[in-house]
Amino acid sequence: MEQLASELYAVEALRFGEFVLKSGLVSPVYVDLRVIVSDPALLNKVADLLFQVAKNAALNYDCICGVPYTALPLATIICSNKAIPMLIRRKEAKDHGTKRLVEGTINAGETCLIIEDVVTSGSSVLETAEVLRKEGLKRPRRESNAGEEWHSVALSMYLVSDSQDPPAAAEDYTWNCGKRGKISPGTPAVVASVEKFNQGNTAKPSEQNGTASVKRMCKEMSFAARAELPNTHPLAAQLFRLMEKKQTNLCLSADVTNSKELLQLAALLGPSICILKTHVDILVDFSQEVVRELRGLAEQHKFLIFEDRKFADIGNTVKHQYEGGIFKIASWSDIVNAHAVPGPGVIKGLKAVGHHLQRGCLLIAEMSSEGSLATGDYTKAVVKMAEEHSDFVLGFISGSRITEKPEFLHLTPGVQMQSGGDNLGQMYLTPQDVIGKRNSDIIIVGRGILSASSRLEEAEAYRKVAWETYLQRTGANVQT
Ligand code: S5P
Repeated sequence: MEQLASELYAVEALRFGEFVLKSGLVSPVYVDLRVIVSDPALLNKVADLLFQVAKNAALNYDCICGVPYTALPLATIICSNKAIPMLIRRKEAKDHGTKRLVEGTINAGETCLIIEDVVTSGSSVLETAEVLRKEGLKRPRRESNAGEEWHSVALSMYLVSDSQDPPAAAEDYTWNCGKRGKISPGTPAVVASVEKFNQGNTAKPSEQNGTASVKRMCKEMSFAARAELPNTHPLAAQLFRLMEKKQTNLCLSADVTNSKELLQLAALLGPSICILKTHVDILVDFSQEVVRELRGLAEQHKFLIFEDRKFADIGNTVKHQYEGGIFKIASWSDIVNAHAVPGPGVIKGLKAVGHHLQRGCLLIAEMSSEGSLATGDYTKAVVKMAEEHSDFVLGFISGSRITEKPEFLHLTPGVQMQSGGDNLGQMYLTPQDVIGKRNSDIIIVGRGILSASSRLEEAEAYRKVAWETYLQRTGANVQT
């Protein structure tokens, strides 16, 4: 191991210094295996080591999945040398043709070992595991305990670790860079910094429940990556993509009372927002013509429309409220929301109307108003209900991230540049708090923008701060 580490150091696949990882962590050590393709002997050694690690861990598996690019040659060498069938996981589905996410022959029910080159938060391993699971493949099993399901593993940690422990579950991986002083430059300062980093960022399954790492993974995932997840609702995927394209996670709450102003707002702020939220029942002059024009603006400026109707009745009633009446909400609003208080019937009623129109629904899991009863066990029950109806529920209205499932959206209202409140119980948080600390996805802003002298300038200020906070959170603007 020591010899291999020295060789990696010699070709700069292992470096010491100060490196900002995708997660935002600053690491004193950095592994970049891309360079080893130019050194066939070293490539073979690393491949062999990875194979041995799985063997030492007594993992049983039927096939191996390599993830382009860096891990792919390593997986290929192992599969070729050991005559193990291989699968390749595409990072993105092809836009045309077969749209396969995994290439190779998939035999559902078989176990598959994932080979990754470098793991920090484990998010890409988890993404791959999710794709494979969707294809019917299972995690490798350990010989010692045939009944135990073992997470798909990535093996890179063994390149920077002398640990003899079996690979941990992917969720539990963080950097483990112990004893690096052995390979050099070996100065006491380097050793100390690596050891310090190691102590702060190493997690063993026994010391940490998986959730904490998954939490990190979820908040670090880009909207673009979340769009590609197999369980992401098509409407949520469309929204994630347009957010990345327009660089906005701002939803405008267009709480105005006449149609002309609503349309003017949509035309003016359309380019700055990802969603325009309406309360059409406060318009004094609602007509179908207005929503027809609004749809035109939504298509022109690429935003979604969200009628904030807050359905809260039995399934049969909400079905009529959603489809008919004066408003015919389902015919023009991409997204609606509902209280979970009536039970799952409310979702079923809405879905009966909206599903075939490719609409989606947000469940109100928490509220921004003082004294709200939507807290604690109620919020947990809402999450469960969403999980059980994820073919129609896109996510939540909530004050913070309430589930680690990255396919679900979190939209947070009660946002202004300064925290505080109004005199009717509304409570405000700042965009930085909502996106950066509470790990929500989208800020919903009404009066913070509507009462500004320049609505456009103010909307742009909200867009920028929310987007930059998202970039910082995901580490998208730093070296990976
Ligand atoms: O808990 C909530 C849920 C919603 S949808 N708190 C809220 O304020 N909202 C809506 O967000 C509310 O109906 C209003 O349309 C908007 C907040 O407006 P603002 O002017 O206070 O930003």
